[in-house]
Amino acid sequence: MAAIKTLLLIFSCSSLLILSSVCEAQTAPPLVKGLNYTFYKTTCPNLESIITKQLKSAFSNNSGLAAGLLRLHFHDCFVQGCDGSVLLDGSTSKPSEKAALPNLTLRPAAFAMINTLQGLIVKACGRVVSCADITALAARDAVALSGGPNYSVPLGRRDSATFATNATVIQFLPSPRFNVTALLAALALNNLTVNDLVALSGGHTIGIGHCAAFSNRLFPSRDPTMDQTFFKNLRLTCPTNQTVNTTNLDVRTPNTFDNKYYVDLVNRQGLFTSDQDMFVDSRTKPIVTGFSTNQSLFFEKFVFSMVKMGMLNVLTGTNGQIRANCSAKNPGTVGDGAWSVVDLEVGSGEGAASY
Ligand code: HEM
Ligand SMILES: *[C@@H]1O[C@H](CO)[C@@H](O)[C@H](O)[C@H]1NC(C)=O
Ligand SMILES: *[C@@H]1O[C@H](CO)[C@@H](O)[C@H](O)[C@H]1NC(C)=O
Ligand SMILES: *[C@@H]1O[C@H](CO)[C@@H](O)[C@H](O)[C@H]1NC(C)=O
Ligand SMILES: *[C@@H]1O[C@H](CO)[C@@H](O)[C@H](O)[C@H]1NC(C)=O
Ligand SMILES: *[C@@H]1O[C@H](CO)[C@@H](O)[C@H](O)[C@H]1NC(C)=O
Ligand SMILES: *[C@@H]1O[C@H](CO)[C@@H](O)[C@H](O)[C@H]1NC(C)=O
Ligand SMILES: *[C@@H]1O[C@H](CO)[C@@H](O)[C@H](O)[C@H]1NC(C)=O
Ligand SMILES: *[C@@H]1O[C@H](CO)[C@@H](O)[C@H](O)[C@H]1NC(C)=O
Ligand SMILES: *[C@@H]1O[C@H](CO)[C@@H](O)[C@H](O)[C@H]1NC(C)=O
Ligand SMILES: *[C@@H]1O[C@H](CO)[C@@H](O)[C@H](O)[C@H]1NC(C)=O
Ligand SMILES: CC(=O)N[C@H]1CO[C@H](CO)[C@@H](O)[C@@H]1O
Repeated sequence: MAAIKTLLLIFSCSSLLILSSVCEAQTAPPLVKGLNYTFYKTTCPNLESIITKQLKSAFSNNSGLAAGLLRLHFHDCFVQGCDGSVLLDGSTSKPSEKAALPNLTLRPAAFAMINTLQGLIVKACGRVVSCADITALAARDAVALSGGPNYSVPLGRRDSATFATNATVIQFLPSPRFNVTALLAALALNNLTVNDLVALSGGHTIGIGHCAAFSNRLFPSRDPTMDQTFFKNLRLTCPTNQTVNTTNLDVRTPNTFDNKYYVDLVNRQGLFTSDQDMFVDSRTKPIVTGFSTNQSLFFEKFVFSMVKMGMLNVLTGTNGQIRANCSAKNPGTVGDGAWSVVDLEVGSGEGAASY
């Protein structure tokens, strides 16, 4: 009898194993030319474990850092592609992407962590890994270490020597005041779809927002699509439309990567217009409902769209560079960044012309 039980157990375990390996198999969009999953296998075999180890300890001290890193990768990819351009410091004559309005709320600790990670990676492997790849892997671990899915990241991105203009940043990064129609138009500039919009917005299951990003829903009066009690609480956090304060994006589980963000939307407790309108618009509402009742479904679609987002307009092969310092283009290369006056003149025309 005992023997039979053991046999059954082994059988069901192995069938479970087979099932789970099938279930966990990543449904991923087709790889962009030049990227693959084993890019640093020989040149930096410990790359991913270095990043995971460092972030695990950093997140235990600063729970908001995960959100900061996730958003950094999003901002990098949406503007001019995932090329590390968001990381570049500007100069007084040429303000960087960081200086453009939507970037003003990117966390300084997230930029600092990318530089810390790069330092550790250079120490272990030399200068072989791009800042754009470090940012993509940090975003992946931010999700995984906050309770979300882990997934494989295509690697081989290279870094740009230029950053986008203010106007480009504002064109490509959607505003939190956008409705679904405006969001879809913004995402279409990057060939992203309605499914990508709803899945990627699930990034708002962690992190915070400033009053200014949702004051349009509180003043002069309550946005009718907002729950009354939620509204009253937000008015305590943001008593006037000039208050500088923050609140959690996901009112239920603010530091956990889960599907509760969609449960918030179903209960009319989304923070931004861009969040809540997805439960108003008939094109997105059924997707929101689906994610709110099935976390595995959300995770699966989120991973798919993140990998897709992570391949936007990447530089590969011999294009771009591997920066020695994630905050600055390499000395002597043409582009913008804080290094030389001659380069700055070349770069200021280039930024405007190419994008
Ligand atoms: C779809 C259009 C999107 C809009 C309009 C939007 C807008 C915003 C705004 C206004 C904030 C708050 C900034 C502040 O006030 O401090 C924010 C925060 C955040 N966003 Fe988005 N976002 C969008 C998409 C995304 C995507 C695709 C991701 C990642 C997958 C993402 C991840 C985050 C995270 C993690 C935070 C919290 C950052 C922190 O706590 O430091 N967002 N977003
Ligand atoms: C990944 O790309 C690198 C660089 O192009 C190449 O050396 C390596 O063979 C590729 N790996 C696979 C599995 O295609
Ligand atoms: C995610 O999986 C990769 C292997 O694919 C691993 O290197 C990494 O450490 C994992 N991240 C977390 C947070 O477990
Ligand atoms: C923990 O975070 C605080 C500020 O958030 C920082 O001053 C301190 O250095 C951090 N400690 C470690 C061990 O990272
Ligand atoms: C870019 O935007 C920032 C903040 O809005 C502003 O301080 C800066 O002057 C702008 N730069 C340009 C070139 O318009
Ligand atoms: C969405 O926003 C656009 C631009 O602000 C506006 O013209 C349009 O009427 C809005 N659509 C809906 C359905 O509210
Ligand atoms: C979007 O797709 C079009 C057509 O395939 C392509 O020309 C364009 O470069 C793509 N844009 C981005 C940002 O990937
Ligand atoms: C900021 O929000 C907190 C928490 O909601 C609240 O207690 C505090 O009064 C707010 N600060 C201001 C200046 O309104
Ligand atoms: C804040 O409210 C005042 C009075 O209602 C209005 O004049 C002003 O434009 C608002 N400011 C912002 C930034 O919305
Ligand atoms: C939830 O989504 C997963 C992944 O797509 C699917 O396999 C599963 O059947 C769904 N569960 C329910 C209850 O619909
Ligand atoms: C990296 O570049 C930034 C911007 O130019 C500079 O402020 C910083 O000191 C540099 N870091 C190192 C370690 O050289
Ligand atoms: C919060 C934050 O990171 N703000 C940055 C925005 O960009 C300027 C200019 O690069 C930086 O000085 C700020 O630190």
